[in-house]
Amino acid sequence: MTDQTDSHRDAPGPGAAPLPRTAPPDPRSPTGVPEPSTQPDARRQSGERLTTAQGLRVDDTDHSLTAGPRGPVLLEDHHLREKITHFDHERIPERVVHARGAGAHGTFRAYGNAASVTRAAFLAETDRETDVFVRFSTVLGSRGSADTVRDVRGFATKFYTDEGVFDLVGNNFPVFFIQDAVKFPDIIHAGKPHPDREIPQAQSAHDTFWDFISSHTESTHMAMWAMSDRAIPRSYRTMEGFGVHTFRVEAADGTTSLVKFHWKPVLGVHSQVWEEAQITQGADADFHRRDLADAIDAGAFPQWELALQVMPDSPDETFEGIDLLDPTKIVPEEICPVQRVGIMTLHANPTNYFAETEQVAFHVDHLVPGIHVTNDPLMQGRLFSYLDTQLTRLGGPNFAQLPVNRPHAPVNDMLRDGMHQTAVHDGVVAYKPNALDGDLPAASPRDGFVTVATPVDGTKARHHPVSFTDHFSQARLFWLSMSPVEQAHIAQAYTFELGKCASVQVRQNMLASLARVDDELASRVAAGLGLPVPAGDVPAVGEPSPALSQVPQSPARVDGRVVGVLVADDGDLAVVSTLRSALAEHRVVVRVVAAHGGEVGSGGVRETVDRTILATRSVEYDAVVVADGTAGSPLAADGRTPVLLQEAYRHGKAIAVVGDGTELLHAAGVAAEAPGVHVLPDDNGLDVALLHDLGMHRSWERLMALAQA
Ligand code: HDE
Repeated sequence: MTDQTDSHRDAPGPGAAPLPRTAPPDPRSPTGVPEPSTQPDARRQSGERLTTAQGLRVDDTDHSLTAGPRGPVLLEDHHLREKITHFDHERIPERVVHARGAGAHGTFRAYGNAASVTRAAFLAETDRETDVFVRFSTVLGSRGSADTVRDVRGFATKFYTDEGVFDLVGNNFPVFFIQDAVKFPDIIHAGKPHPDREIPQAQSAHDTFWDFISSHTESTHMAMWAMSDRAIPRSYRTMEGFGVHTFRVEAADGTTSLVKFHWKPVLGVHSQVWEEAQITQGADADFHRRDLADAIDAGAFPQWELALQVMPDSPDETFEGIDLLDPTKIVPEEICPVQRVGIMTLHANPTNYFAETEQVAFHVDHLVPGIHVTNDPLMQGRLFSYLDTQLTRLGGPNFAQLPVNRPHAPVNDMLRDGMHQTAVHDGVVAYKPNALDGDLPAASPRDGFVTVATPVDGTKARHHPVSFTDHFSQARLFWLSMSPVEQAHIAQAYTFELGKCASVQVRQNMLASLARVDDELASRVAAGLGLPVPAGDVPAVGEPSPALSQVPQSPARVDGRVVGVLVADDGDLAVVSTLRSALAEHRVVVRVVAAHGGEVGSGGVRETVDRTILATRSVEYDAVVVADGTAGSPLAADGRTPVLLQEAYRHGKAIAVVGDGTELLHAAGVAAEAPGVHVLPDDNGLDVALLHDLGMHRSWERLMALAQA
């Protein structure tokens, strides 16, 4: 037998082209100062030669050291042992909540108008730009779970300000399930999979979740949001964000106000419908992650305006009868306007998921001068939790030295040593006061973080504040503020979720809660479950808040939306290029769907196929076009084609058929005269119709008709 030990040296040698990389973030040292880089790309770790962790050049990384060509592997193989040992320890504990996420780098630019309420320089100075890193997430699922589950989304932003890091660790709902942090382990235990079989994954549709919600009526309002379309966003780019808690801000002259933070997406608020979200979980579990990265790569940079609701810092911390320390309450935009104070643009994808998105460590207590916490008991508990959780997740107290967590302000903390210390601190003085170093570093009593002096007085007890006892009025306000089609979706969502509960007792308990929100809601869900409608007194509420509905009044921007064009080899392919050029300025993506891969067309007009009908599903498209010439084609004969059209129809998406494309419409049983269905003789006006429908996001009229059917 031939000894082939030396015959497979096929790894690329020095000089091989480096992989394309996105722009690196500003490199900082563990103490926050800019680091001179010795390489053209500071994050390019591969270099020219493969080495061990000790810097020793490796001769061969594909073959273990063996005694003879087919002999036993030797313990002496230091490279094998190092490589495998490191691999064995590659995973760190996933986040106990919000494990599944996606992140991006960007910039925040202040409009300057917030100067009247806060001295935080990154908000107060006109046109001041601050680097940010944002991580979006789901709450319940584990790290590998699907993106489009029904859940609240995390929306956490790290601002690397010149005054230190400020983290706004929010969600895409403005309220929370509980009023007191002490219940957080309970709600999360109830929402996570059942401990016996560890199912269901990333779902709230099970007994323990609804047992908790029906037993803690303070959750009723947030549960309404979770059953609404807000819990199944179309994209991270089309979600609102909320700081949830009330914060206290302080202006340069010392005056204080109470504020709520909002993120307003420039693309408007859009969601999937539930069946679509479910199909997407299987068809593309990375749907939101991919959408975010693709949009950034394509230059369709997602943007949100940061906005503030500003309320007086009154002694009772109450506004128009709403207890501002109760995190289950909103302040309707109609009674306190949302003022836009800056804009965030996400323009760079992470280079390495683990280094950035996994290792980023947010903390509600990362504050800067001018922004302060309040006594909201949910917020107070979070002040403890986020620091504590990083110790386990990131292995010690030096996680702020990880590149993504490093402040862009100089760090001089006198914290020393500890696991994973990467700074080499010089000097011998790490204490205050001192004589050896002139008592430096000095404290900053004027321009440092000075806690706003607020009075504290009270009896030490586990209190039940009376102002926290109204659990139904805002749930009802939310319901009454929804359009009929959104109400229909909410009723269906409750029916779906409770229908998955095995316990009749849990279903009845939840119906009893719903009866205290709205009779019609309770009776629709009860009818769906086949249970009697319980009686319940509904609270009196003020005017509905139209700002809570997400049905647009006029077409919104459509950046990054996807139009699928179904074509046949001998059909009209010009429609593809016509649409591409008409929609390019709106950053709409046009994808060609055909019966086979490769190219379609003949002669001069040819198009590359983006998806075969076998490998695609309706959920990948916001609108579907059937080109002329598809009748009688292999695409028409494929059973998946009518399913794609039927799903697009059921999900309220724009459908346009050109020429004999009508045959596919008929084959799918889709009514040509239905709202949002366009039957056109040629492609004249096709782009205008699509832009309108994409901007309205769905045919709401069609969805309403389907909900009533
Ligand atoms: Fe969190 N939460 N949370 N949370 N939360 C975490 O911190 C916690 C709450 C939120 O992308 C954990 O680093 C408690 C409200 C987001 O890395 C943990 C309570 C809001 C993220 C934790 C709450 C949030 C987290 C897990 C009740 C919206 C993901 C990993 C008092 C305003 C951040 C981690 C990221 C993550 C605790 C309630 C938002 C365990 C105790 C309310 C967006 O510390």
